[in-house]
Amino acid sequence: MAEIGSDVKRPRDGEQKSNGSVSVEAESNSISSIIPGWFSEISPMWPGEAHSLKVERILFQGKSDFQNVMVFQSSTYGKVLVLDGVIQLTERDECAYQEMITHLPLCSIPNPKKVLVIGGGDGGVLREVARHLSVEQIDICEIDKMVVDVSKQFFPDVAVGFEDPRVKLHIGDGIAFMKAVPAGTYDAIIVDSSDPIGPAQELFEKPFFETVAKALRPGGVVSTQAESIWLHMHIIEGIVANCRQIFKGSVNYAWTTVPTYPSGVIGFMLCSTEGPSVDFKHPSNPIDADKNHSKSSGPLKFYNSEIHTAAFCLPTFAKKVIDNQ
Ligand code: 4ZY
Repeated sequence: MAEIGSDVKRPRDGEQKSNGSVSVEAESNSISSIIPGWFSEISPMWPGEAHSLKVERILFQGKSDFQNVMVFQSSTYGKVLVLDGVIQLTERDECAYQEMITHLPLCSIPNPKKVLVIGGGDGGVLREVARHLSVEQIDICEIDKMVVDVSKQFFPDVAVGFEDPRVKLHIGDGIAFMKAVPAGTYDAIIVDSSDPIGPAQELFEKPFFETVAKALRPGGVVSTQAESIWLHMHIIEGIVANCRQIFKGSVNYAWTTVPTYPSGVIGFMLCSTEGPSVDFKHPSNPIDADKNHSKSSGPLKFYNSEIHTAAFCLPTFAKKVIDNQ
């Protein structure tokens, strides 16, 4: 078990304010409960709304060099990991995000061998990459070691991904890491970022996508967290425009449901570099649900080939914007 750093504050059971609300003071944004005993996710990224979860007990609060880290036990979604006031995963619905951001790219190319994960310090994407038996090397570059340590301590079914012998963990800046690898190194790069405020901001900008494209082999694929069609069409529009300039293979947007993410949905940019063509909408390397699980990671809970293809069907308002970029 990883030792969590000394800058960690461990509240006593259910440490709560006298009015019963659960509150954590953060510098960069506020995490505050608008309903006593509930966690409410308030952020300028989704003004005017705040999804709430009932808190049974706060399990961990800490401040890393990069962000505030909190874990609480919710009454209906299991344990919840929160970074700077924003829910990153819950035990109940993490499968939807981790499986889709991983299998959408890896099931779209034959025999992926070298995979890079940027971010993803909870280990869930690693757990999913490890299901692909063709994969020989899994590098992960996560900026915040506290996220890794907290995940190992509180989310063992997610952090199990770190136990795969193919995984090599690098703590540091993902962009610097990619710049340092020889061009054309990876078959697939998965960017599991949080929102574009705070440490993840650069991961949504054009130079970052240029760096990703260089690190991929011809016909290599990238899958990046690409926000919500209900909340962030302006951000998505910019990402799609940048990706169309940079990725000369294919550029697609897919989405899935994650009930505890803002608006209940999250999207992914799926792009390939010039080279062997990639048809993301029709998985050519389907994952065999029976073969691709170990005792430790269990069976797939969310992903299947039908939901893969369906993920690329967009509502008309989003299709208009995305197709016009
Ligand atoms: N790391 C995935 C993630 C995406 C969006 C939000 C939080 C976490 N808001």
